[in-house]
Amino acid sequence: MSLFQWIDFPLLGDERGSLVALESNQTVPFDVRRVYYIFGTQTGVARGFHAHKALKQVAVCVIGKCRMVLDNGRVRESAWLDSPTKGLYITEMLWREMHDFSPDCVLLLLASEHYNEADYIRDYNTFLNGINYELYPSVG
Ligand code: T46
Repeated sequence: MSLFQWIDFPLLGDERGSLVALESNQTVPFDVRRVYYIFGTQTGVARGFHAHKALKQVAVCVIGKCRMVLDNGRVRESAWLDSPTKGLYITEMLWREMHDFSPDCVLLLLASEHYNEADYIRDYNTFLNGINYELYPSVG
């Protein structure tokens, strides 16, 4: 099974243009407690490089595009976020990196929790140890 879980948002368009509505526990599979967006990313800059212990998020590129890398410690996959009608559901304990931002990229994130630096795992080896501990708790 792919690490990339896509959500197709209903397009509520008419002759005036397009509209997408995002709602907790409906289009987005959790209670949304925080919304933030990433924009103005400089050419050649990559972001992320961390995992979250508990946070779940949905990422949607509302303008432009960027390439998301997800890694569960065993498999590493990459896909473009380039559509305002497609959300990427990112569950906990997935290493994520964002690369190749277009200059106009606006990446919107809907998050299941308030901001909490203690939920971040910013070291890849610590992330791998956490995955292994989840799989084999008696060994850790
Ligand atoms: C994620 C990816 C997709 C806050 O104060 N509040 C917030 O809600 C967020 C998200 C960040 N910050 C502060 C923490 C840092 O001083 O903003 C600064 C930049 O955050 P960070 O370096 O973590 O940004 P990214 O782009 O590497 O990662 C972000 C999210 O932090 C992360 O949860 O999954 O986007």
